[in-house]
Amino acid sequence: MEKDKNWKLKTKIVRAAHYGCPQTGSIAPPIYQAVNFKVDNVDDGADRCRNFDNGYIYTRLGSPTQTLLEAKMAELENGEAALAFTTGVAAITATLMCILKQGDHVVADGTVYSATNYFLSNLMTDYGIETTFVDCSNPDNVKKAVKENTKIIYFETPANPTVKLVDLKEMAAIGKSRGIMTIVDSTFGSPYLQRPLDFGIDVVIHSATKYIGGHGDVMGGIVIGKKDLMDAIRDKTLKNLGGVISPFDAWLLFRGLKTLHLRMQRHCENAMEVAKFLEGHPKVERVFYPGLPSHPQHELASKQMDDFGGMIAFELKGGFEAGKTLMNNVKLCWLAVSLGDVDTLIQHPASMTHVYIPQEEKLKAGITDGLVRLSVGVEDAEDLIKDLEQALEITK
Ligand code: LCS
Repeated sequence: MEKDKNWKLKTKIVRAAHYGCPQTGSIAPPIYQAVNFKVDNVDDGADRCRNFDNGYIYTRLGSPTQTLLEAKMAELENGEAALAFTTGVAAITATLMCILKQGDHVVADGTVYSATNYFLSNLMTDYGIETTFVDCSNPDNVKKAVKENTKIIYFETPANPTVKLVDLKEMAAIGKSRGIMTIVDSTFGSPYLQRPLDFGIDVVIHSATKYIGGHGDVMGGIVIGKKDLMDAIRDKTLKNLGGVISPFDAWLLFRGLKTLHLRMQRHCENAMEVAKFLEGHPKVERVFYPGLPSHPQHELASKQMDDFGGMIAFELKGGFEAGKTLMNNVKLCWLAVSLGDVDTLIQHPASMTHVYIPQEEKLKAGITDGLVRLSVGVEDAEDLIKDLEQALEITK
């Protein structure tokens, strides 16, 4: 079996990158659980050390199972090449550290995953790299924040945890007209819902821990973009900081990916039903779900996403206390961080995932004390609604 360039996305999700093991014919790919690869002679060893394209040598530089995952993700995102890391955070930090140098400036959205915020606002500053945080959902804010030394525009869409959207086409245009690289964390979308490179974005990042794996049993991070940039990241910050994915984790993610479309379809269907239920509930103040016409960027979502995803944020009329009661009383939803699992997960960003961010910044990013984040799983929507209903009953 060989790849057909006309395959549609769902066929690529199932079939891309592995066309049967050449030695055994196994349809599931083998796991190369190996650290070392023998070289033919000293010159061959030197060539492989110098350039990864000359062959495997040591798994910290890359392994065959990792290559499979990278090839599949590059195909799904319509990118030239990809790199796989041990976590999403490893992918983000290695990418930024490869591109940025002392004296550079970043424009980043104020609503990003807390570790990304921490990295830019506390760690990179130690190395002379400054970040201006703005609301990228208004492109004028980005244009105003750009400086002479701006190297990167960085954002998430949909953003964690408020499910705010950023216009991919607009950001790409701003970047291209000023020679600034655009990087999007597309974790909430997954390649099933949006393919940012098609809009002109330079680099796409995923926490593969979420929808790519899908089962809450493996961590990983993926970066997709131009081959020369991926080569530079491998050579500089993957190899030398060491956040490479293990062969087994790469294999688990490759397996998880095969059902991405099936899981995402159900995540989207369920989230739409749950969002409608929440929006009609008297104890709910506001629901943020891109699929609802009430979402301020519903129109943009319809333009740049194929469906609206599994992530919902909502605020209760009773604020923090009501949120706490709700979360302490759900029975089917797990009270847990992370997202994108087949199981429904509920959490409170202000006190859990985004606890490290100063209150003022949290409020600027829309992370109020009463905001609840729901990662809708693939259970029966009726059961999920029943669970939320009984827990809302108890809240004041
Ligand atoms: N990007 C986004 C949008 C995320 O939501 C996360 C993790 C990361 C990057 C980092 O990926 P990791 O290193 O964990 O694979 N988000 C989490 C969350 O909302 N709760 O727990 C983790």
